[in-house]
Amino acid sequence: MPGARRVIERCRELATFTEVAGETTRPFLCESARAVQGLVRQWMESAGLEVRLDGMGNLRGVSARADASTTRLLLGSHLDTVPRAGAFDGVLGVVLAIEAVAADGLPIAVEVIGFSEEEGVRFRRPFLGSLAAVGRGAELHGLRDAAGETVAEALRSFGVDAGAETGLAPEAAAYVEVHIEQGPVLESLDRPLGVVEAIAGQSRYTLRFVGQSNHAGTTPMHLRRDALAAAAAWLVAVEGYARSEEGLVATVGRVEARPGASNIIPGEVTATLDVRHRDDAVRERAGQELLTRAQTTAERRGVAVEVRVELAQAAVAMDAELVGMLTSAAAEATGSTPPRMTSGAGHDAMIVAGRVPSAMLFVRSPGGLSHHPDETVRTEDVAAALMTLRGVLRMFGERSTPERTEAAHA
Ligand code: HGY
Ligand code: MN
Ligand code: MN
Repeated sequence: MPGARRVIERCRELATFTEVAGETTRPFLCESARAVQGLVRQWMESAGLEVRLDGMGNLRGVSARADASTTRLLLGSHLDTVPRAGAFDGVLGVVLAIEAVAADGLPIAVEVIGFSEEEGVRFRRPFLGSLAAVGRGAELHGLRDAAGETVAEALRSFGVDAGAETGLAPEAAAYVEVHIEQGPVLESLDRPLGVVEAIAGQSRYTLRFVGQSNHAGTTPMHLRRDALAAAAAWLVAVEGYARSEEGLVATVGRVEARPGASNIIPGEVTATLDVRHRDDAVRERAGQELLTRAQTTAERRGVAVEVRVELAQAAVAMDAELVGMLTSAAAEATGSTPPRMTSGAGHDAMIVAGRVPSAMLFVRSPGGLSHHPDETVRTEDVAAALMTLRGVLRMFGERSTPERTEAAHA
């Protein structure tokens, strides 16, 4: 399994490029992202791909065969990370795709895309790279990060030519993304690979609880407007509500209390809310209910709540035919039919699917761990994923897809 070992070594090498020493933290267009782009560019070029940076900072590696006459298979995932990330979320899909296409005699034209931003950490809006690739970049340029810098300014200072072609080639026929499962299902089934049928929708909000800072020693309890007490009571309600609804997950991932001194009653709290479910109606209802509970919990303490909707992303079904191809290729590679799964994590595939038929292959996450430094993969599972992806390339090479290309762009 030399290819699989090289993929894992490369992912671990990319994990050393970070904004914070001792962990892997690599948000959109940060300096360590530049170093990662340099290395991935080298690997793409030695795999025979022609490489360029598009107008949203996505790294685009196109095979020599790709031209308007041939259908093109898109492969890839994202290169940015969450704070204190593991070494495989996103990058595995890019590095493994490069390894798969590096083999001689590509049966079909391919384009490997290293999306510049999927996690939504810096600008609070996820999928910036893939949204731009499907033609929605213009709506993103005005987004501001915590320092007040816009996406457009960040692209400029990073040296990205914002005018560089970013859309998908008209001959793009399909998109296949390999990604770690980031959950416990494949390990519980003792299976190396899974095929994603659908990706759960997700809603993301930022809430601002506004009370009254005051002296911690002189302000009686009944005269307080404690923003953190209100947010904390709400947080417990979020957990209780999510536990009561099958398949619903709701997370308050960040809470910041200000002014933040031990002898001052917190007058202001910023909190995030992430709500997900495979059924959009359940997710939307849950989001509304949890925002209502924030208001009532706060009102009881004389605290006001402001809400900003950061994302309302509907659930997305993967392309049935591609799911079938991935299932057969994985069955051939592993000797058993892979389970079909719904992804609780969001992925670029849910954005690209709006433009071309898309599907995903999941690789087992030992310990079910992700968005954590101990995130890992098994070499034999990566080898199986590599064999599966090469099988999909072969299948595409054996069939012509012109009729589907028109259909895909209808
Ligand atoms: O948060 C997610 O769903 C993914 O890791 N971007
Ligand atoms: Mn992630
Ligand atoms: Mn990811």
